[in-house]
Amino acid sequence: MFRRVLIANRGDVAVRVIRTCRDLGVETVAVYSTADSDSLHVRLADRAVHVGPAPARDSYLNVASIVAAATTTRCEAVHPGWGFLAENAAFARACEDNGLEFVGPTPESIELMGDKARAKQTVRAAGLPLVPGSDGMVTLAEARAIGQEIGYPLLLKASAGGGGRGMRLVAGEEELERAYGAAAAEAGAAFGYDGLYAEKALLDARHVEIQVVGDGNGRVLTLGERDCSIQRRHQKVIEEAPSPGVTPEIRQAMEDAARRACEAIRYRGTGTLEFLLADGRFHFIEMNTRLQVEHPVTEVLTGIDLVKAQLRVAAGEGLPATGSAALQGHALEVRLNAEDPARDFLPSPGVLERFRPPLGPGVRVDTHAYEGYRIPPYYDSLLAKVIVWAEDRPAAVARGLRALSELDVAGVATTRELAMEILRDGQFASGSYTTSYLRDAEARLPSLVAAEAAGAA
Ligand code: MV4
Repeated sequence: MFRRVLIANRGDVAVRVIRTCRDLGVETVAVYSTADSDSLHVRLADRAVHVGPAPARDSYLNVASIVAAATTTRCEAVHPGWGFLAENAAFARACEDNGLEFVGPTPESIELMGDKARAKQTVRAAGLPLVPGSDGMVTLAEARAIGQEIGYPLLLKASAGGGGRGMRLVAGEEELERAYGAAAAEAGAAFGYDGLYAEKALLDARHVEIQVVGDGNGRVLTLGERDCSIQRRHQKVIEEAPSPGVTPEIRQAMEDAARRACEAIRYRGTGTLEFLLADGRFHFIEMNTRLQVEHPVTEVLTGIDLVKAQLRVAAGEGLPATGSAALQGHALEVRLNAEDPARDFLPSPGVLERFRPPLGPGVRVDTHAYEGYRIPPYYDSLLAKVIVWAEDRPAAVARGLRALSELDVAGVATTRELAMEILRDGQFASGSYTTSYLRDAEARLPSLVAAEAAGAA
């Protein structure tokens, strides 16, 4: 195992990674911006290096500064967390070039899967089913031909995108030209690359992702799925596993598909294959080559520490197991964001006057927050994740409500109420929801009614 690891991140993921390093006896070096000098990750690490001013591009995205922090403190490896540089092939390469193990996939895998159109061609060759659509990127004329062939609604997606950025829904051919221009412009501005591909829009599907870990030599462990259908503006609100829509047969077929894709590219590290599931059939949409925010859901169902698995694979010590991990019970994750539903979910930075996270059986809270912490305005608004585990789904939902009612937070607005409204909602309780759930539930969830009123104002 490594002796010393630099954590190239902040917030809950930096804290999460430091904790496993501690468990393993690995020394940690944190990096921080000027805005984060009072952050928990700085306190918990063995050492901390200031890497720049508050704006992320000058600190957490500053490759030269972070590599220098790692080499001058004589770290052996760099854990990128998620977001920031986690899926940046040039950063992974800069680590390698400076004798640092990148705790993640090879730069080639990051590049391949970061090009969403190329990723689809690659997994199709490995036998995975895709959503009907274009084979690679399309011009406007080619998109029009695809529309005539497979029909509307279509989705235009940015090949350099992912997570819904640079995506446009097109209801009919008359909207195509405008949508194409808007999606290309948005993609160009966000990613510096404006290539688009087209897919049939599956509007009543579940968004189900398979967790994998590969050792880089073709051995793969799959760890079941997470249902991430409940999203607001492409931000996940609640995740759960097992998915209420996945049978043991579908799970095995999805895990087999994910394994084939990872074997084909000799994938190293943790990864997630995203699928849309409709009418009992699943279709690959994209792969994320990082540890995900919602990974604790999988950890509590399998008993496997995914950060430990990442470090082991990066250190050449092999996978915790191969095949398909056994899953036990049911898990839910609620994201608590420092955002104000009454102001259309505007971020609400400020001082956390009170913060008492829930405790007790089956409850885990991943957070960098503490009472008195000043939430800076520069980064994302995720404040804490409340993960609950129970023997079955109804017990997990009840436990989620118990945990959220115990949570005592004051000083900043949060999304706690929205999460409780969803957990109390009959449609959510039935388990039969798709990616259109939050839009359809808007009229009956008070937090979303408030957001709607604020949005209109
Ligand atoms: C889709 C889709 C329907 N059809 N692709 C959104 C984020 C990105 N990772 C993939 N996403 C989707 N891709 C096709 N061809 C539906 C989603 C989607 C979604 C769309 C609207 C509102 C909420 C959503 C939640 C999850 C996935």
